[in-house]
Amino acid sequence: MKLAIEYLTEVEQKAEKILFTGLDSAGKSSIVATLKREFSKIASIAPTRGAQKRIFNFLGKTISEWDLGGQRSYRISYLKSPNKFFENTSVAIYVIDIQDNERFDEALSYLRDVVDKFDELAIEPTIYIFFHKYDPVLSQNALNKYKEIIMDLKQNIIEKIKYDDFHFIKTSIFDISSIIKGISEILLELFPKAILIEKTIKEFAEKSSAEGVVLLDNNSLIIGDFFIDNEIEELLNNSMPYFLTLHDRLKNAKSEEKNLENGLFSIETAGKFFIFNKINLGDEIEPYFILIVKGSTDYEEENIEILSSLLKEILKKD
Ligand SMILES: Nc1nc2c(ncn2[C@@H]2O[C@H](COP(=O)(O)OP(=O)(O)OP(=O)(O)O)[C@@H](O)[C@H]2O)c(=O)[nH]1
Ligand SMILES: [Mg+2]
Repeated sequence: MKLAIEYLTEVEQKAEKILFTGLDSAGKSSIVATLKREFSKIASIAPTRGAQKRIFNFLGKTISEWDLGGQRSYRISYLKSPNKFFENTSVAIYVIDIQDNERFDEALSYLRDVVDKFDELAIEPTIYIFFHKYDPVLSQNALNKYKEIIMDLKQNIIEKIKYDDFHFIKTSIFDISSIIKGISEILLELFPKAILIEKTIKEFAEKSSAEGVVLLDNNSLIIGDFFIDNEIEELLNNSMPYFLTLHDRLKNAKSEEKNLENGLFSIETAGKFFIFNKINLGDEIEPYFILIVKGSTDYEEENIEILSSLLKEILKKD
């Protein structure tokens, strides 16, 4: 079988490469679609043929995302030409369907093959194992069972596959924030600037007496966040996807209202005020979005402007 990728463009060569791999039907393309907020497409995703690539920008860097279709015939061809598919990987995300216990052995065996290819290519990307389909809609009993399964799998992987840089994350497309948070953390690891941004957000939160702040980029990835406690963290994580979807809708609707044009809206619920706003970062960088939760509605435009100029400074190319 002949697969499409024969050469890398210049842009791709310079990009940080994120590789999604694992068995067929593990959920890789659904995760990618969730990241793109293409929820309506998820139900009709077909098995991926060969390597599906996308290029996007994160914190001013180019990321190339590779979604490797996991059907057996494809896996065989990737392993035969590792330099075409695995070369240059910065981060590998290995997706395992935790609800498909009959294929755990096969999943671990292919993981070992992939690790062997990284060795062969003399690269050491960080490998994130996604224990996927850990659905919050499952009953408590089922979740407990899956927790045990995950613990066993983890132990098995650590014992049987020698690799220094494994990380483990539980994800589900029914918990959108598990995916956005997971991928954002992975990408932030690649950027030393992330620490500076985190600090800037904390200062912003304190100045504007916010209880929680999430800063997102135009791909709805989290650039940084701040929470006064776990309760606020959970509240914001759970509501973030809805704000993003709402924003998508409003963006496409023509509005005469100045506030909506600026991307600003606020909602009061459960005694908390949620404020969502666009942050303009000049002509060269796509705007970011900020979600703030606080105990009062007062909204300091001035602080947002300070934040915006600090971010511009941090994101300037060095
Ligand atoms: N219950 C549940 N099902 C999921 C989840 N994520 C994906 N699925 C389902 O799993 C099936 C396979 O998903 P895909 O995203 O096509 O899997 P893939 O890994 O891209 O498969 P290949 O392209 O063949 O390698 C689909 O029916 C999805 O709806 C999840 O978090 N929970
Ligand atoms: Mg796929």
